[in-house]
Amino acid sequence: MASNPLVIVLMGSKSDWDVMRQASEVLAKFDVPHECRVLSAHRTPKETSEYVSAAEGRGVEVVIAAAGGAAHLAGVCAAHTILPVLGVPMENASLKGLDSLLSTVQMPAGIPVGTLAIGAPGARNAALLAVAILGTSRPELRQKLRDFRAEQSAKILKEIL
Ligand code: RP5
Repeated sequence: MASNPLVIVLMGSKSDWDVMRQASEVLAKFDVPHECRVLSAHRTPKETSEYVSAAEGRGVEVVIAAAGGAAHLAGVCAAHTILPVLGVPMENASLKGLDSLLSTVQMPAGIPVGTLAIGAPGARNAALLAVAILGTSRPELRQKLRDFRAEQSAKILKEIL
């Protein structure tokens, strides 16, 4: 955990961590200081609003928020900060995450949440998008993203069936 995080990764429950650790792993790969926390929009509403409201003042530049079911965490975060908020809908047993996707993505106009895919792909892409956002003012991060894309392409091109 970084003492001066640029990205915070929030999740509504510890049960989301198995998936959201992948966002943390991607951020670590890019050497992006970040902080991961469990905070719930409905179970800890006061602490969530206080934590997110203070984020900008701590130097945070991107918020990643993951939740499942009636997933309002990302929207609540967005209501408390002008930092970009990236929402990751969590998969679940009952509706496979379709409920999480719709409740995260369908923000009414005025308070945006950039919503990623359901589950692990969304977790990884939220981190990559956070790196891209930070990269707009950090050439070294843009270069790392270019290197990552090149490695990814090279890996695909080497596949032998
Ligand atoms: C949401 O409810 C969490 O984000 C989690 O995805 C889901 C289930 O939480 P638990 O009942 O496992 O704590 O708030």
